[in-house]
Amino acid sequence: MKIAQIAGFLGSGKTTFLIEVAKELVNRGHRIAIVVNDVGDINVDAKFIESYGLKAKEISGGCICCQIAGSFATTVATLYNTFKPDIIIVEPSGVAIPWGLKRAAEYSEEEMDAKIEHAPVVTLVDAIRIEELLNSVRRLVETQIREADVVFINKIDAAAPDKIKYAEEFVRQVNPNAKIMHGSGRNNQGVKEIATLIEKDLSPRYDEAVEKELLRKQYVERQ
Ligand SMILES: Nc1nc2c(ncn2[C@@H]2O[C@H](COP(=O)(O)OP(=O)(O)OP(=O)(O)O)[C@@H](O)[C@H]2O)c(=O)[nH]1
Ligand SMILES: [Mg+2]
Repeated sequence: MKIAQIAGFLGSGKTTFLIEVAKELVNRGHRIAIVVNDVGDINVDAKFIESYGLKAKEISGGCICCQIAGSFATTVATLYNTFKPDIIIVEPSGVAIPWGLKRAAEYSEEEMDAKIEHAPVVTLVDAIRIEELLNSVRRLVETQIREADVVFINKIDAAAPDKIKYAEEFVRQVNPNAKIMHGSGRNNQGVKEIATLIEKDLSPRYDEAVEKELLRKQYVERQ
């Protein structure tokens, strides 16, 4: 069973984008479930998603990549045991770390008779707010970009061309290996391409040595 995470800081457009990707994958014949991690007070996203006829689970009370990794793993296993999706699309909280979420997803193997595979990690970057994000939460945004396989520069329907270019240059510098794409969840731009990557491609399993190396690059070399 594949886990596909759509990461990105708060408000980067994850829910909007993920619904479109899920609908596309359902149309292609996949059995899709969605897990949304809400850390705030207003937990309306899962209900919103179910209004589209998709199977959705909401987890609140902390971040599923660390604080409540155990309840995330149980939710994944329960979905497998009851609904048997072939892909679970996960919306981590806006502060989650992609590699932590991979590890948490793999914990679910203890509770079910299936192996976890990871779809490419997609991190959304809000092209409208890129500058203010880098001024306020730069480290976190960098980590989410560094640990992505695909960085999707989102909201290009409304962002000025110079902001899109700035976002792209920043992403290229932080993660030269990432595939960089542009689009808009609102206009369904880039959704089919991401659905195909989720369908066809794989990202490595959690490896503590790789995670340590990613963190070392970020926190030691750049001091
Ligand atoms: N212009 C534009 N706005 C968008 C797009 N996608 C989302 N938005 C807007 O951005 C805001 C946040 O969108 P969400 O989809 O809720 O983002 P999110 O990342 O799930 O937000 P959190 O779950 O709160 O972290 C909303 O006001 C959306 O209408 C887009 O492609 N273009
Ligand atoms: Mg959301």
